[in-house]
Amino acid sequence: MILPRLAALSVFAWALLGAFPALAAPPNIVLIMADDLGATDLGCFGSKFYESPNLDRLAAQGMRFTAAYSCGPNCVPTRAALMSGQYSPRTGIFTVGDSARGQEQFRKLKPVPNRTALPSDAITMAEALRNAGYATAMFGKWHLGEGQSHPSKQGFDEAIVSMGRHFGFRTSPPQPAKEGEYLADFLTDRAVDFIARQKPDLGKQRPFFLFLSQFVVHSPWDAKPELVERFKNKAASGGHREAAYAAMILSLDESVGRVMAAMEEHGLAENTLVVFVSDNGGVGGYGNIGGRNITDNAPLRGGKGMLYEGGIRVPMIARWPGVVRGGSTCDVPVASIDFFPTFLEVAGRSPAESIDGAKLVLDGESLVRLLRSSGSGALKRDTLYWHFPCYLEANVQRGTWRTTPAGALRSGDYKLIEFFETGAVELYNLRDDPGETKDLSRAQPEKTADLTARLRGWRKQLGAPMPTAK
Ligand SMILES: [Ca+2]
Repeated sequence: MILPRLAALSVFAWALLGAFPALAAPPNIVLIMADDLGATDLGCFGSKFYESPNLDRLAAQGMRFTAAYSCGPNCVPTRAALMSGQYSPRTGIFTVGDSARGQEQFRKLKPVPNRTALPSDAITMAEALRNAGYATAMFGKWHLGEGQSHPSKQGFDEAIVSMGRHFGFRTSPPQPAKEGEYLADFLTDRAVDFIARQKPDLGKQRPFFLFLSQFVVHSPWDAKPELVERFKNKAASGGHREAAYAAMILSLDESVGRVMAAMEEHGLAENTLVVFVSDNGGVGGYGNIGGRNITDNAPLRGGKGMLYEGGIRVPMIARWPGVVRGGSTCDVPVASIDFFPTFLEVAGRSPAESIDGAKLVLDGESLVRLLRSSGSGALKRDTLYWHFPCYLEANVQRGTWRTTPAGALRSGDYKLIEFFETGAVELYNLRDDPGETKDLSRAQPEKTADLTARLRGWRKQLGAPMPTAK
């Protein structure tokens, strides 16, 4: 009898697809990045003042990462690590622009020169995904160079880079924009247009990778006036109190809502991994060292530009229907370098492969096993590293810094920070002390020596350049 046999075959085929998902159509990948959004700046990450209904829904449908880190305390090193899958000593991109910010008289060391563009021969995640058959597009802040380093030369089939302010922005290549248009809306329009062109009924079989890189909530803190009104009379909650900043978060949230609505409309929301993340910590937590505290990362210490948790801990959400359980939470430390190997695995490819004849060198680890296990799984890696051989000024008059040259690692519950000017180290147990208030380096000398040796060993292994005597 033919019919039962076909039915049996069909069941067998579906069982196979279930057991080996790589045989199914590879999922689309949508990466939405916020700029300078702090670890507690969303409703689903604890804010009682800011509003983020669409991101809260994304978290309810997916997984919240409570120990997600940016590989740098500011924009460019994080983006370089994200795109290349490599730590900063490999890319040579340690900070934004000049590594010697602030007045010379207050610097004890000569910082390491900084590279400001990702070289065209670096292999990006977009090149790897395009190599795997993906259509690729990026819209928004790039910050990794122009010319041969423009995203259109780094693996993206379509790329519109935005620069300047939230109102009156510029793009590369130049694009027409409406009078008074808000950049977050402009970029969302481009993303929604791209998604509409990926509709399955248009006969396109290729999966796609979309990188929507928003400039909100970075300074200047210019928001849409009608959204600012909403927060003007709202009661502050802790250090969350600025109406314009809250309105910018709402614009970011609306962008995510519109992207998800477009995915639903075109039947693409099911077989798609959506990841939302920020590129560094929030601008706040500086106390009185100078610089404006537009937000607050409490209970975390410090903010953008520091290797304390407030500078490098970021909100992160992953939604992947049928794989990630809705409303789940993952406490395993993850970082910017993990996105490349994660997306590679999602695309059914191996980190061992070559792209355009060059072998991939990836420092991160795929997060797919965490996504599949509803956050209960573990990674093989147990340590994350940071290397920031640069100066970032905060209050030049007083000679205070957001950071002097420093390195850090996180291993299990422990976090160690080494300050290169003095060789001083600080040790914290983040489980007991998430606010890094109690330096344990004297109380736990063996742990301190062990982790310091590991940090130095890692730098040696990667040939990490160090600041030198003046
Ligand atoms: Ca940033």
